[in-house]
Amino acid sequence: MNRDSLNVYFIMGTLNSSEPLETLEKALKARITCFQLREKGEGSLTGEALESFARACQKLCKAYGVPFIVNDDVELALKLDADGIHVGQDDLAITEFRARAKNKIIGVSVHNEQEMELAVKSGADYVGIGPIYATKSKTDAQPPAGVDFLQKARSQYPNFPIVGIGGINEKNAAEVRSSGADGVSVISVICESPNIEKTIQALSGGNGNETK
Ligand code: TZP
Ligand code: MG
Repeated sequence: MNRDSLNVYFIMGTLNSSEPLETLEKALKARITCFQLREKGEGSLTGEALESFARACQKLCKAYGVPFIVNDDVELALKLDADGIHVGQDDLAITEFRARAKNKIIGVSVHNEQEMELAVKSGADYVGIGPIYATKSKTDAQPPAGVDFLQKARSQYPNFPIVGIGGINEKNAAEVRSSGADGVSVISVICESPNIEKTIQALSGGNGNETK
C-alpha cells in the first residue's frame, strides 16, 4: 500500500461525534488520507442502520478519493466492497480475510515484536502501533506504550507501512512521525476539534501548528 495514505488516518463511529457525517465530510475536505469506520460501544449501530451509515461514509470517502476501511466487520467490508479492513489481535486471521479479498487493504493492530512479525508474514498491508499516549476513546486499550516499540518496529522494518495511534494530538504528532510512523491515526482530536481544518493541517505536519 502507499505509505502516504497513512498520513492523517481518521477513525470514527457514530458514538464519537454528534454529527458524524458532517464531521467526516469536514475531515475529508481538510484532506485526511484514510478513513476507518469503527462502530463500537453501547448504543452503537447494528444491522441495517449500520449498513446504511457505512454506505453514507463510503460514498463520502469515494467522492474525495480517500480509502474507506471497516474495523473488524469482515462481512460488512465484503458486502460493501470497502477498500479494506482493520483487525485487532482477537479478530479474524489475516490469511482468512486475504483469501476472500485478494486486493483489499488489511491493517492490523500490533503491540510487540511477535505480533508485528506475524502480521507482516501473514500479509498485512500496514500495522497500527499503539496506544502511544493515553486514550479515552478505547475502553479496553492497553496502557500507553510511548514511542519505544514504534522506533524499534521502524528500525526492524524500514519500509513497512506503520501508523501510530492513541492519544495523538496537534502537539505530539511530530514525535510520532519522528519515531518512524508514516502517519497518525486519530479519533477524538478530530471529532472534538473546534476547527477541523486547522487540526488536520497540524496533524499532517503542515503549517507549523504542531508545536503550539
Ligand atoms: N486503538 C488504540 S488507541 C485507540 C484505538 C482504536 C483509540 C484512539 O483514539 P484517540 O481519541 O485518537 O486517542
Ligand atoms: Mg477488533
